[in-house]
Amino acid sequence: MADSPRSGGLPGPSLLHVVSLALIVLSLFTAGATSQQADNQKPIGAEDGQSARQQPALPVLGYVTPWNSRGKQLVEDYRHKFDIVSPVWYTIHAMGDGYEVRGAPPADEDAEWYKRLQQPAESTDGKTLQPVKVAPRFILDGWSEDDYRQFIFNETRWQLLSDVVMDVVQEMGYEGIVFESGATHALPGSLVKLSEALHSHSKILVLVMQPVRPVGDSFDELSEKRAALIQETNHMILQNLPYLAMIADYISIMTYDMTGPGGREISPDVIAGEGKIAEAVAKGNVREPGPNTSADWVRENLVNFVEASVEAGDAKLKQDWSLNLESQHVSSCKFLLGAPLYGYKYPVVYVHKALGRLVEPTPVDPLPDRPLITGAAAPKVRKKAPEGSMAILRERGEAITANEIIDLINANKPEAIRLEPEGEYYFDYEDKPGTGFWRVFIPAKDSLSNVLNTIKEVTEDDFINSLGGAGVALWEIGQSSEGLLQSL
Ligand SMILES: *[C@@H]1O[C@H](CO)[C@@H](O)[C@H](O)[C@H]1NC(C)=O
Ligand SMILES: CC(=O)N[C@H]1CO[C@H](CO)[C@@H](O)[C@@H]1O
Repeated sequence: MADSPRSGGLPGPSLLHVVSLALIVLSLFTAGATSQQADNQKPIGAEDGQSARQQPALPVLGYVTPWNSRGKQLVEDYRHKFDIVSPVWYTIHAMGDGYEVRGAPPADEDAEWYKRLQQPAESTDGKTLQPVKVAPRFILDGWSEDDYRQFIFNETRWQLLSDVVMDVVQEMGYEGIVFESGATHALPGSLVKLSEALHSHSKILVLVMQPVRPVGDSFDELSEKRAALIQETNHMILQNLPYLAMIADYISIMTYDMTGPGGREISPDVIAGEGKIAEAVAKGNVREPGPNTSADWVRENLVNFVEASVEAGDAKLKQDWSLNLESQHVSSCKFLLGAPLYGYKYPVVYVHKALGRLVEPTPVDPLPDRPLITGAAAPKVRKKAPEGSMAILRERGEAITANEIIDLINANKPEAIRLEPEGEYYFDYEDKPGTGFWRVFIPAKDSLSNVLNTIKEVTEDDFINSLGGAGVALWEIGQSSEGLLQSL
């Protein structure tokens, strides 16, 4: 049994259980794998594509990017699982005295696709499927600090930005937009014009926000400083939320990158010994790979955002920002908690926790039917993390799609390990002998269900429900497998 990648004091091996390769391939990816072979056929059948939603009350927003274009077909096959679809098509640039929107549906077929979504459709068993709202993402691209300053302090510019966006929305007939920028938390006043313009045409405004992060333990001076910085960032993110909640219909919180490409910190008492590695750990220079989502983190974000959004009274808000808005926008505001549909792969080495030095991975018992072939055609010797070790990062990790994960599983036949309580899986593999090991975290049905259940649990609280509840934002459909979408 391999070791948990989580740090000390966390669940021991008894809370992990190793699942066989066959099981993981079957339960997570069967649907995705078969649809790869039958790319041109419609893969939906009554019990998968059209199965009812697990949580019908939770609104679902799905992002679709041009660089994983299979997302378009997946959205159509599972369209009843979505309320809002956001194609990632537009950028907003600061140009001299004004603003310019760039982008468009990449091809005619993309334009036809979104127009089909906006119409009711019929399912294969004759049921009517509701239209899906199409709200493309518009992101402020390449904005300098000065561009933000000019925008924030100049009312003429609020109108200019609103106008260029509205031109596109009206011309293309979208149902609204998803607005993203590096500093949306600082823009509540500046987005009022845009919000008013959208709402006066019955369009929706979704704002993308950074998540708040756990402050972590302060075990020394350095970690105290880091904790203070995180706290400050969290405060900054949340401070204008009452105003933002007022101008937006939904707030899409980016709770998909919990661990992210840089991995996460290790607390110094996890690794013993006095060598260079222990020293580096003590300085906070060693990081470990980790799962992408945890239901606890999602819960913390939802509660924090809801609490922050009601801190000031309605009347005071309007007065502060001279907002001339209907208060219904406050009560209809819903938080969409981000959930990842991609995995992460991290280049790793193994450190022995008691000895504090690097150790080599150990071979897994060979498969019984392994043929005796040597040379390039020889099957790979599977290796795993040695007993008593933990994986640490060699370099930054990268996001990886469900199809890439299926290919890795087929090529490497790894042993997958389930993480509790996240419900996520991971496995280790080496591409070619001597090139170094990777650890791959897989988003699974269970991890998505955990997130949905958490949101439902929190929103069943009357207080939060009175604020309009919450839903989920999926980044992004093209990286997903059908298995994941079925579990929605
Ligand atoms: C505000 O922005 C407009 C449009 O770019 C510009 O013409 C005007 O000079 C700006 N006003 C101030 C005070 O900077
Ligand atoms: C279950 C859980 O939340 N585990 C950890 C996930 O990672 C975050 C931050 O990286 C930790 O704070 C959690 O304890």
